Order: sequence, then structure tokens, then C-alpha cells
Amino acid sequence: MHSLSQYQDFFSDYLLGQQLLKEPNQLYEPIDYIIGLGGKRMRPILTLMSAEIFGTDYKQALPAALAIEMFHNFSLVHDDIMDDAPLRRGNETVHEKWDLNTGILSGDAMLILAYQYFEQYEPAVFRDLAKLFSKTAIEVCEGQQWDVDFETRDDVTLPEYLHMIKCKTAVLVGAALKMGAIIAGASDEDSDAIYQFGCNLGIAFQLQDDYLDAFGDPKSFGKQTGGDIIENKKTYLYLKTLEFAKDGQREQLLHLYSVHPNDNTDKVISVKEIYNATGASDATRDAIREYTEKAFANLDSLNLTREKRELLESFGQSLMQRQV
Ligand code: DMA
Ligand code: MG
Ligand code: MG
Ligand code: MG
Repeated sequence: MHSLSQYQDFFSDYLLGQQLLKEPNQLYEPIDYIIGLGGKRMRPILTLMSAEIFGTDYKQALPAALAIEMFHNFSLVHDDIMDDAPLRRGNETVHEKWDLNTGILSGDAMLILAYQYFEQYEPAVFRDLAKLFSKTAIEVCEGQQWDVDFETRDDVTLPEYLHMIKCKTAVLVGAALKMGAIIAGASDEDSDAIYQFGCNLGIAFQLQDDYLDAFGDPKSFGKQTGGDIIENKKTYLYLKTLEFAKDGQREQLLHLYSVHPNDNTDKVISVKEIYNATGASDATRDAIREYTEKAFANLDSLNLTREKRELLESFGQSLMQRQV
């Protein structure tokens, strides 16, 4: 088995030498820009790792890993439009650097490019990968639609929120791993177990993302902190605050969230104070741990060697300790 940093280096080195579009065209620059900004490359690494865990050469999984990374970048460029985000990976977002149309169309192009990578597989594998990809892509879009709808709803429940983040974020983590298993010819049971592992890890990942959006260090986060609060996102922090609120805290939070002020600084500071005062911040950290543990328990049925299990668990642990 290879180490996490070996997969990461392999994938990043490959991308460096890669011409993403066969013919340079109008959309080449924004696509090259967003892919070139890097990021953690967490999802493609999972695809490579999973292929090797289930017994095949990880390089066999490279086209699927590229598809996953391309899809992820499509979803980020569109996400930044929906979230009105100024920064991504420490740089201007695509729609800020170019314009709205460029964001929409370069995102669309990346989605199509992603799908094309699967054509490199033989028909039976292609069919399974393409089917999983389509199902996942539709779930992600559905989750993103809920995320935006929730901004203007004040009756969002915790189960609804958890389902929304499973769709927008977690199923892609599951699919990244399951694709590696499909390429390696793993059994349906094993493919499903690794998918469940990815889904629970993905839920923990999004809970952590929401936590860092409020409490992360602006210098290292690479995105605008407080963006979720500015956009009135219904996060775990927000919903737990409503559940735990006492003595006017509920009214205070609802009032802060009812407006889109010109200067958001005070809004962000005040909302974060309520999150801490109610214990919602502690509850969110607990939930992150709980979903990480759930993910690890999904590995029990897999009969992995100690080395393989440790690799997956250390990946999970490193995600939970991330600051970016
Ligand atoms: C993003 O959720 C989900 C997808 C599918 C991109 P988010 O808006 O919290 O992500 P980020 O914090 O990276 O903008
Ligand atoms: Mg966003
Ligand atoms: Mg979003
Ligand atoms: Mg976020």
C-alpha cells in the first residue's frame, strides 16, 4: 500500500502535466485556473486508495479519480455563484475573476469533461461507473437546491439538514470510494460498505466545513469566514442554537438571521457569540466525532488488513483535524 502523501503527490504531479481540454477554447482559462488552484484533492485520492485497497493497481483508477476531481470543481464553481462567495482556495472565485456566465459555462463544461473520463473503461465497468456518477450528480444538485431553499425557510429541522448535507457533500465522498471498489472488481457488499464509510465521513466533513466557516482562521481557511452566517445558511450550529436557546437567545438569532445588512461584521460576531453561549459549538464538535466514529464502524464488515484499515482511519482523522 502507498501512503496518503504518495497518492497526493502522484495525483498532483499527473494533473500538472495534463492538458485538460484537447483544444484550448474559450473556457480553458477558467477551468485551468480553478483546477490549478489545488485544494486538498481529497476525493480523487480516495478513489486511488480504494482501488488499491480492493486489490488492483491504483493507476487503473486514475481516469475515475480525474472525473471525480473535475466533477468536484464543477460543483464548487457553481456553489460559489449560489453562495455569492468572493474567495476560493485563497484566490478570487471564477465568477468574480471573470463573470457569472463564465462561472456557469465553465462549470457545465467540467461536468461534461468529468463524464468523458469514464469512456476509458471497458463496457461493464463503464456502465457501473456512469450509473453511479449520474445518480451522485443528481443527488448533489438536489442537495444544493435544498441548501439554497433553506436560506429563506425558518422551519428547517435537523433531519432535513442532515439529509441535505448527505446529498450535497457526502454521497460524492462515498461515490469516490465506491468507484475504486468497482474498478477493482470488489463484491457488492464490500462496495456498499465502503460507500457507507464515505457517506458518514462526508457528513462529518460537511459538519466540520460549516464549523470552520464560522470559527476557522481567516488567514488559512482560503474562503471568506462567516459566509454561511452572512447568507443565512441553516447549519448544524444554527439549528442546535435554536434547540438549546434560553432567555431571548432564540429571538436574537432569528432577528440577526432575518436581515442581509450592508455591513455584516457585527452580524457575524453576534451570531458566533450565541453559538458559543448556547453550547451549539460544543454540540457540533461532538457530532463531527460521532459521524467519524460511525464511518469507522462501517469498516468492520470489510475484513481489511490492519495496514489498510489504518490508512482509511488516518485519512478520516486527518480530515477531522483540518483547518482548511
Ligand atoms: C458545498 O457546501 C457543497 C458543494 C456540493 C460544493 P458549501 O457551500 O459549504 O461549500 P464551501 O464551504 O466549500 O463553499
Ligand atoms: Mg459555498
Ligand atoms: Mg454552498
Ligand atoms: Mg462551507
